[in-house]
Amino acid sequence: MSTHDYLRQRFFPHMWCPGCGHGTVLNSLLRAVEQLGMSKNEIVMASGIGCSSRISGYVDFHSLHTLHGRALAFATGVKMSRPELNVIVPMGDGDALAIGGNHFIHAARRNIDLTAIVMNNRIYGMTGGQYSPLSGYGTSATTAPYTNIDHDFDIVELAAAAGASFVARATTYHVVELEKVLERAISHKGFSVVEVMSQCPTYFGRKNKAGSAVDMLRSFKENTVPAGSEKKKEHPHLLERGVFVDRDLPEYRAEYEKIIKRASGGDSSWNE
Ligand SMILES: Cc1ncc(C[n+]2csc(CCOP(=O)(O)OP(=O)(O)O)c2C)c(N)n1
Ligand code: SF4
Repeated sequence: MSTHDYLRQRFFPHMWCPGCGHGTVLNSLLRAVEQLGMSKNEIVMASGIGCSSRISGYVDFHSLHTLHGRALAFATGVKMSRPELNVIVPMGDGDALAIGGNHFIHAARRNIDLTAIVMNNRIYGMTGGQYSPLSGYGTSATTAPYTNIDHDFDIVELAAAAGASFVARATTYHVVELEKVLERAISHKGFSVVEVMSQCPTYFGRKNKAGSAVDMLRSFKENTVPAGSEKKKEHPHLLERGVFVDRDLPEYRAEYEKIIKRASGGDSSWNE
């Protein structure tokens, strides 16, 4: 199986702007799936609405292109009814953490076996460049022409604090790292979160005078460091990449199986 076999080429050309980072995420994801030797039939991709969420249209997996902010709710339903399937949930930062923020923290708290890929371009791309909870203080957006005074939060820290058992950050510049991290996230049993810094040259880039897509990629290179590196100590403003959490916790669907067994009288060790 080559990466091309995982694509729905009939839906090409894709809708992303030239230089958009989301295509790079798709590329790394397909390479990760290929490396893991997975068949199309064992993967479900559930997405919401957004430029990032359009990824589900281009993959030849079982796919659900659902409602903005509700991808994790649909994905939870799929996992509960078909636990043998591998469920991947690509989301935008707005999709995952504004309208979908509640679903995000509770999916993490339950540690349900889903792979959440948060494509963080720090803006609402699809709807024309409104600021998101990840835009950050002092940035500009179509809805913040005099600058944004909302502070952002750290997706990695939020996911870890909420209970996710695998948490990582990558960028669209560091594509090999991204592929490896996605392989680990997909293989992990439990709620996996991968934040991917992804460039939106059309809105975030233009509104914030960040230059071309290449300039934005260069800034991912220059402003991030591997987790735990010495450079971070000297330059605390640098953003860390890598795997921050990888822990073994009871997985929700597996725990639910035990409840089914108890309720149906099949668990002799259970004392009602
Ligand atoms: C319930 C609902 N609210 C709002 C919208 C409009 N809407 C569609 S996509 C989107 C934001 C997209 O931003 P993000 O999730 O960050 O993804 P991106 O497009 O940047 O990849 C919004 C507000 C919608 N489709 N449904
Ligand atoms: S608007 Fe931004 S996020 Fe959407 S396709 Fe264009 S570059 Fe990508």
